[in-house]
Amino acid sequence: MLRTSSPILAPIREKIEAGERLSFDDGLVLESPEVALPELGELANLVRERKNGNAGYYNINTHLNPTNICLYRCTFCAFRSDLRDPKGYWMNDEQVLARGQEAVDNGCTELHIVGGLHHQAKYDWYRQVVQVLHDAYPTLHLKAWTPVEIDWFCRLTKKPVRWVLEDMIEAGLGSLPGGGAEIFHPEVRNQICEHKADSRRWFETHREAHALGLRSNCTMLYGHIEQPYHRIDHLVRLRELQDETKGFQTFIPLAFHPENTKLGAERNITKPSALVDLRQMAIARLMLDNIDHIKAYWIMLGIETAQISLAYGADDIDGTVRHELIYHDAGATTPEVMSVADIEQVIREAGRDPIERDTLYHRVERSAAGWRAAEAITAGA
Ligand code: V47
Ligand code: SF4
Repeated sequence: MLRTSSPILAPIREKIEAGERLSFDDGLVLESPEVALPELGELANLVRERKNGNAGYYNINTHLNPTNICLYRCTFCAFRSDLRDPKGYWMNDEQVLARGQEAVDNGCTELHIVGGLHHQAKYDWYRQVVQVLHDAYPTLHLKAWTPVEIDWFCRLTKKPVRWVLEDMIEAGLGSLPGGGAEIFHPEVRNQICEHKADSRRWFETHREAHALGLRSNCTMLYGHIEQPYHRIDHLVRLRELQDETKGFQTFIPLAFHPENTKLGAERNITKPSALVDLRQMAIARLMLDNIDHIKAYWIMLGIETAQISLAYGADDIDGTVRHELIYHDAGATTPEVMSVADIEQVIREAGRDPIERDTLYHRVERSAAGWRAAEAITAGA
């Protein structure tokens, strides 16, 4: 039985209890400061437990950013580097393969691969990153490239999205990560990343990927210049594509980290508080009724907020992670990596049952011989 809540929330509570979809206007109510955070959390937890019971999912993964040199200048990005900047790097096959070996040596099931759009790199170099890894480590799942990169590959090759995706799948691509979404609404997008793939292109890429049988993730970057209606618009757009394709696996709300960014400096923005993070987590769980999983990315949230998020709608805290740069360049103070024992402990402390999953949400079974993907994890309605 749910506790009593603000009158403004009563009709929404009824809908959630009845398993009905929330409207755009309901989303704006959830954003209202009149709605207390514990009430939101309680509703989000109800949905989270209906879908995912007491599970707290994680995976064993490593990041690979093959270059940080980027010709775009998204104002929220602290990771990018100019061509001649001493911070800039561009990996060769040997360095890429060394990262794959390190991943395998550490029992990883996944490599998360994204990076900059290097002024001089040809399409074949990006393809080769996937191909050499897949050839050398065929059981390692390669979750690679956002629609921003796929769009860039289309320009380099003068081919359509579908061709690029098919070619990357042939090279070894396993799924798409959720990045590049930022905020879809042009009032915001045109101010923070006007040059890169717009929302139409972002959705076209995921739609094509889903049609080809690839699963993907989705994200939203909050806590900068956007307003509540921009965030709800963003979530509703994601929900609409999911109605059409069912290809998204998990949604990851991403809190803006302002350090070393133009956006942070010019607008004097500070990092969102844990309370804002929890509110966004809960709203995402309530609005995205057709996406199975909500991820509390511990690298970005900090370990304590990620733990509390497991009672505010989230059922997954991402992976053990190594070599993360995007958030650490922007001021994240979280560790570089968590051991399996620690990540399981973090989930247990939050009152959830730790379950290792692979990228495509199968339970992972481990033995002396290595790991294997067991049954698929199915979420409730
Ligand atoms: O698209 C960049 C964001 C995203 C900053 O799919 C920033 O499992 C905050 O998409 N402050 C990339 N956010 C990360 C991403 C991701 C992360 C974890 C798991 C998955 C997944 C995907 O990071 C970018 C952008 O939205 N970002 N700079 C910053 N300063
Ligand atoms: Fe480049 Fe990506 Fe950073 Fe934008 S977010 S500047 S596309 S690396």
